[in-house]
Amino acid sequence: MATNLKNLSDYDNSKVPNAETMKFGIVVSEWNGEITNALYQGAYKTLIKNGAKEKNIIVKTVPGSFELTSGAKFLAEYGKYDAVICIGCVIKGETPHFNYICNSVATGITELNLKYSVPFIFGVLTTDNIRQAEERAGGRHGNKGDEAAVTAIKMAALNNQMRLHKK
Ligand code: DLZ
Repeated sequence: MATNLKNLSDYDNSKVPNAETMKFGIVVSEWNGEITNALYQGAYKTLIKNGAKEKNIIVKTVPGSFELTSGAKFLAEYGKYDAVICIGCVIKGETPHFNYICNSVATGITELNLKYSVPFIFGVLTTDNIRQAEERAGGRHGNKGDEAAVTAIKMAALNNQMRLHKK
């Protein structure tokens, strides 16, 4: 049944499927590295906490959020994953660069989701400033990396469940 979740960082552990047999790819952007590292740590710990094995979590870095789409695509094409988590942080600057990167990564990840039967998770912060990013990378608004990991497990479980129903 649906629940009224507003902040996935407050997820109910008992409602998260067990990830013991699942394999995850994580792509992390190096840009705004302190933030993306905190998001990554959150995602990794959450996967482990929910049963995932260290050996089944593969991590790759890319230079910036713009490259998350191709990094995630490489993982999907050269490996077998139950879900791929894309982690980045785009912070508004003085030029329209922010809009181009955000649009591109959101569209790119959406297209990967439509192309492959693998869930690609949008673990990308898009904030006005560094303070907002810190608040969402282990600060007062939780850690969006944790949320990306919970989403990855739930979508992987759904995909695996649907595969069993395949006609
Ligand atoms: C160039 C750029 C800028 C200005 N800002 C960010 C950002 O806030 N977050 C991020 O992840 N990446 C940024 N980048 C780098 C681009 O994502 C990309 O790596 C470069 O444009 C090279 O393709």
